[in-house]
Amino acid sequence: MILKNEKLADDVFQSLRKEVLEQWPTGRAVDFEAAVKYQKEIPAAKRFSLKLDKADKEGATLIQPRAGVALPDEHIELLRFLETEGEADLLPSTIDSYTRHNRYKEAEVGIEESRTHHRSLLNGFPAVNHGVEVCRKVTSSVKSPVQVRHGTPDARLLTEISVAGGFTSYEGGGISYNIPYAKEHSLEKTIYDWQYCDRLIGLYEEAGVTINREPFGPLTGTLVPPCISNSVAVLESLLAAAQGVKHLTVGYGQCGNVIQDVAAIKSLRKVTEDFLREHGFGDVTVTTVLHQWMGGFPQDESKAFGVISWGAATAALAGATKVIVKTPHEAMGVPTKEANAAGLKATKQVVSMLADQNLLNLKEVNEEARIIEEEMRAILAATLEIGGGDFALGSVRAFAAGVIDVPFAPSKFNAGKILPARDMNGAVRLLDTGNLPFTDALKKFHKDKLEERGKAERRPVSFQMVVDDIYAIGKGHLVGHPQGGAR
Ligand code: 8ZB
Repeated sequence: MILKNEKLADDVFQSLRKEVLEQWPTGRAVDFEAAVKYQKEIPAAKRFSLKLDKADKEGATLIQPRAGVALPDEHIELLRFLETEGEADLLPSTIDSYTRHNRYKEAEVGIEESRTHHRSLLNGFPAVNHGVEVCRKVTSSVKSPVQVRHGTPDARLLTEISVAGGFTSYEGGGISYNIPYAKEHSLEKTIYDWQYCDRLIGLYEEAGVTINREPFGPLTGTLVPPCISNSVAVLESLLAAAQGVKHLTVGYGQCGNVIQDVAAIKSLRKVTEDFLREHGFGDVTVTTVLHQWMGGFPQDESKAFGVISWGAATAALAGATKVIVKTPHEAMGVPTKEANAAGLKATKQVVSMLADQNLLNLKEVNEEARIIEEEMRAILAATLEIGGGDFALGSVRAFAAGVIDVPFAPSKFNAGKILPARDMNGAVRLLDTGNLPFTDALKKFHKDKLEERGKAERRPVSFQMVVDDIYAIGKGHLVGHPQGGAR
């Protein structure tokens, strides 16, 4: 197999498909023609892409939770609760960890045990084991559009069952569901497997069915500099578009400094649109998502609401098309439905209050967006070059060379050479730029920002700052100053 950012040939796709649908008995129930017919009968109000387009036109920010339990009836009850009690605009079905690892036998045991013990013993909804008909029951039992959210390196069978099952949006990508989630999976293989997923969605598009696709923006969720996650989002957009995907939502995980966060969403959207247009995909629609703080949360529920609300404010001020919502149980584990609804309602209140404000044209935002854009363009140009003009091959080689580098990633296919830390304003900067293809001026910008902090804290710029920053929000601060609090 030679990886190329080109549409998979029909014969290649169809022969792979035979194998994929044999991976678990429920695969045999997938019938593409019948699924297209089923998808076309889904009411417009329940199509993910249409609801996003409408929000985007109105400048509104939609709210969406994460949620998933083992059994279908309980899962439906949970989703109904989140849309009625929690006022969610968009719904998820978060997939359990066994399914994410293609361990369907263990998922089956989890389903059985959940029935016996009358509570969910899986951390999500095992869509593959339940199969197409049960997925249709789930997606048709609620009023809002539903998306599959997961973290699966090889998601081919899950994609087949999900789309045939009536889901109208699908999260993930060959980079973003590998590097932060896996250790041993080669990037070459996961990008190839995700070309299959995107090609499948391309086939639905060609049959007249729009399925929204969302690369996973936050990556490791821990001090990820915007230029890194944004570059991965652009690459995954180009990879998806090459397979025929037409509707994309690019994402970003809140860092905490509002200027940097608004600038990140602004540059994410702009550079994604520019690259799609420049590479022949000008007909692809782009919307954005901001993920509320993905790092460590305070244990205290009221403090957690503070973090949640700041994420909600940031999403609104950045003009994100939707926001993925955290819950007051974040520090504890999978939330109850009540805690999940509580996070949604806090978010709805803030997003609605800020509906008529944004910071997109603030001078400081434009300055920061210019820097992120320059960094992204350096990374993306170097990726294309190292790939000999191909973004798929380029992605594999760029990760191997550290041209793209995700902090704190478990994957051995990631260089792990860069080190992020916050500057005096809490913006994420780099104290080690590793092998990122930055100009000397960009390197100096990062260095100066961190030296300013070192001076104020009367300590050298070092790894200790990184550690302090990772734990800061859990302890009630954004920047991990040695004595806590502000300088
Ligand atoms: C990468 C995403 C991690 C976030 C939440 C975690 C964390 C995972 C479920 C869930 C509600 C689930 N998450 N699984 N939230 N129900 N089944 O995803 O808590 O915030």
